[in-house]
Parts: sequence; C-alpha cells; structure tokens
Amino acid sequence: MIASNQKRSIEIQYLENILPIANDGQDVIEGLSSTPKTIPAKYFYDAYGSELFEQICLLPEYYPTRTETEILQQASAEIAELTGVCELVELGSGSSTKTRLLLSAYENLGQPWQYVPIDVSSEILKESALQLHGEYPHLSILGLVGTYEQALLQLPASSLPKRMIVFLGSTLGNFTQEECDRLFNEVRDILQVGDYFLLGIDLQKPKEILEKAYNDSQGVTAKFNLNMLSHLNQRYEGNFDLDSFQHHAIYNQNEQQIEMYLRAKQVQRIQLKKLDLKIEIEAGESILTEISRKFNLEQMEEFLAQHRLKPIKYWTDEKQWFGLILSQLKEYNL
Ligand code: AVJ
Repeated sequence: MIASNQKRSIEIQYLENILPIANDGQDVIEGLSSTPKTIPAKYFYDAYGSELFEQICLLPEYYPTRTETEILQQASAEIAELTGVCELVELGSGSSTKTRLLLSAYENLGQPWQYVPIDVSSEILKESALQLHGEYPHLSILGLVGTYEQALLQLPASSLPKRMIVFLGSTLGNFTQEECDRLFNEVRDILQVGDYFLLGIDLQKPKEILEKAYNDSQGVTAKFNLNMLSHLNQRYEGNFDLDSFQHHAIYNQNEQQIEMYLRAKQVQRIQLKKLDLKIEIEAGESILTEISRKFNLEQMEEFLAQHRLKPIKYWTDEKQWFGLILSQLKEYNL
C-alpha cells in the first residue's frame, strides 16, 4: 500500500532571478556581428516556439521523437532497474512527453523520488510540472527555469543518494564539439562517483531522410525557424520582418550536421533597440540559426569515457536511427 502521508513538494525556481544574466542578449549581439551571421538555437523556444516544436515532433518526416519514444518504451524499465531510485535532472524538459515513459518506470519502483526539469520556457515547465505532480504519487518536483549553464551551476544538492542527469531528444546536436566537451565537463562536475548520465542522440543516416525531416511538407519547421525572429523582436524591441526571410535547411555531409538558415530575400537594416544593435543584412545573405549534429554511437561512447562517464549500456532502434546511452561516473584514477 502507498503511504499517503508522505510529504511531496512541488516548487518552481526562476534561475534568472537568482543569478541575473547580466548580459542577456550578448550572444545575439555576438552572433549577428560575426560572419557568417548566427543566432543561438535557444532563442527558438519562447512559448510559441516551444509549441511549434511540439508540432514538429508529431510530423511524419520528423523521425527523431518517434524513434526515441520507441526506444524509451523498450528501455525505461531496465534503466530504472539498473540505476535504482534516483533524482532525475532533465536538461531541456519541454513538455516532458517522452520523458513520461522514463518517469513512469521510476514511479513504479514504488519509492519517493524527485524530478528536476530544467527549461528556458517557464509556461511549458509549470504546466507539465503540475500535471506530473498530480499523476505520480511518489514524486516531488523542483522545476528550474533557465539555461543549462545556469542550471548546472546552481543545481541544489540532490535530495536522494543517487542522481541521473537526463539529456534526451538529441539536443546535444545543437552543440559544437567544443560546447559538447564543456557540457560533459559540467555534467561530470556535478555528478558524484556512481551517478548516471542518460543521453539520447540522433545517428548518422542518408542525407535524403535527414533533409526531409528539416524541410517538412507542412512548413512547420519553416514557421519554427522564422518564429525566432519574432521572439527577438519581442524580447529586444526588434524590427525583423518575417516575410523578408526564408527557411532553408541542408545536410552538411562533411560536418555531419543539419544546418538551418534564414535567408534574407532583400537587403535589410535590422535594429534591436534593447541591445543597442544595428546591423545590415544583404540580399541573399543567410543567418545560421541551428546546427543539428548527427552522431556515431561508438564515437560518442568513447567521448563520454574521455570525460570519466563510463558507458553501461546503449539502446537503439531496428534501423539504428537513434541511440540512447546510459553512462556512469567512475572513480578518478591517475
Ligand atoms: C531539439 C535540437 C533536437 O535538432 O532536431 C527540430 C530541433 N530543429 N527541427 C533537432 C529542431 C528543427 C531539434 N532538437
């Protein structure tokens, strides 16, 4: 029988208020001032952008979410069994839809446990935290609103003996090799020996399949890409005209990454008042808004191991389109 007198808390913390990003938008200034122009992918995710991303996940061409879900269906019970009760810290939780498979497996262990979802979009975080708290009787929730960097720096000590950092959906694909290296170092630094890291990655596959996934026939990905400009307009008092840009996504075979761009249809003078930024964009010039790297399982296991994250087990689908790797922080030996 479930003890109904257990105290289960639910709390949302705004990391931006604890540690103000003194230079909010600095990365936008830097990106738009460099050649070629770039805007960091995290600016996709205002409330509407998060909603559009949910729609992308349902598109017939966008295989990653469906494939990862399939893998999680197979693997979740085993993962929960391998790690035992844990504090689950999820980077970029979004609506936590697929994560539910994993969460249910931990709930089924029948002991009090904790989930720490982290997301930049407070609306979607709050909404899903409330729902999950209502559904899982053994669960306490601490939602953190902020970027991964902020969250990893400010993560409170775990309330449970073991912790697992969960990074699903191949969001890692947005990171350059250098940024991956930095992230893995941060992950390693907040884990204790014996703690876990669960990573979902999109794998290399034929170009045609990849390019279809990022150029869907309903144009949702195009909307998602363009919405970044309207987010910047709102956030920094900008004057981007969405009709003057065109979505464009290609697979760069050399770099093994999808590259998403917004191409200017004509010359434009852009002003972001709150950032005190004025730039000119030429006709035909493209702004790089996202890289989505496609990985190799064995190489990723090696890379994890280089960061003291010892691969325990991996799961993949029949076509080997997507991979899930469970690793564990091992003892440091000289
Ligand atoms: C959330 C970064 C994994 O790269 O596939 C989907 C974002 N961009 N369609 C991806 C995205 C265009 C997605 N990630």
